Amino acid sequence: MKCTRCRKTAHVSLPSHHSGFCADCYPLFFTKQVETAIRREKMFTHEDRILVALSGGKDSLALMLELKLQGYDVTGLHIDLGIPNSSEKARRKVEDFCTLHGLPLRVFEMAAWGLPIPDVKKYVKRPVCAVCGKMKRHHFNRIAVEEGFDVLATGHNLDDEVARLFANTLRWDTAYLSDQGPVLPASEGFVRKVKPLFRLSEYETANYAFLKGIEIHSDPCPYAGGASFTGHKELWGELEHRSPGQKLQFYQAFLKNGKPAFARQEKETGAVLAPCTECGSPTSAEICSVCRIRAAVAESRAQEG
Ligand code: Q46
Ligand code: ZN
Repeated sequence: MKCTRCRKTAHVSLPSHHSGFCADCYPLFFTKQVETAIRREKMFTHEDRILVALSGGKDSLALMLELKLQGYDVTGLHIDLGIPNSSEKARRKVEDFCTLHGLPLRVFEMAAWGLPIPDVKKYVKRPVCAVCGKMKRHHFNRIAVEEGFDVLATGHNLDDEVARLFANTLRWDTAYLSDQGPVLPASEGFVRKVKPLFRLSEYETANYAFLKGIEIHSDPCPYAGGASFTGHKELWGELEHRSPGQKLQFYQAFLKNGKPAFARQEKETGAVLAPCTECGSPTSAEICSVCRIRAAVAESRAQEG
């Protein structure tokens, strides 16, 4: 196959776009997809201060590099989860990446905050990933708000988004369906959240990371018990194989036709939020659930002596 742009031998074949690209032209395709996402969804401008959540995986590092190359004002935020034999490696990849590219980075340590994820696993009677995900979202938002960033960007790709949308649809979870999308607008206590890679598949992002020579943290988390949505991603892989382009079509049609209907329905049922008395994050209770989990774990630890 020949490169759609320069007619040299193509290295990356993209049936969903009826095209293929050589190693030199492929990053231009990637850049265009990210530019389109930012422009069409009005995600941010060159005046905005953007906080980028960095896990050390291919998606977040590819996003950070691409936004920097497009001239945006980006700062990385890494959360060190405190998981032995895993978190140090992820953190080092993020730190090395930011040093190499001269990018500002904040690191937040769960252990220093009093709740390393191994303690969640030990003391909290809920699936560790559900609590870990909640903690990460909480601190990403809190830090973005406290430090005055205009927007929080995450590396969610098209496969992540479609798998989540599919799971929400299977449950007809109207609250989640009304919220899902590449942009979640700011509201009192919540920073605007954006997903500039939503038009690009996992395969497309992996190719970009590889061709740009990004060193990624690819070891699975030791607590990941069968990553969520894996089955849904496989099903969608099969559909996409039979009918290239289906994933993006499904997602875009949801944004245009499905989401507005769910949003109207949910508007009437919104809870009243006030700042958590411990950490200031918006909550419908006096103390937010994240602070309550931290206090409960501290108590269990103390009882253990
Ligand atoms: S880090 Fe945390 Fe993940 Fe590990 S404990 Fe689960 S949620 S798997 S992305
Ligand atoms: Zn709180």
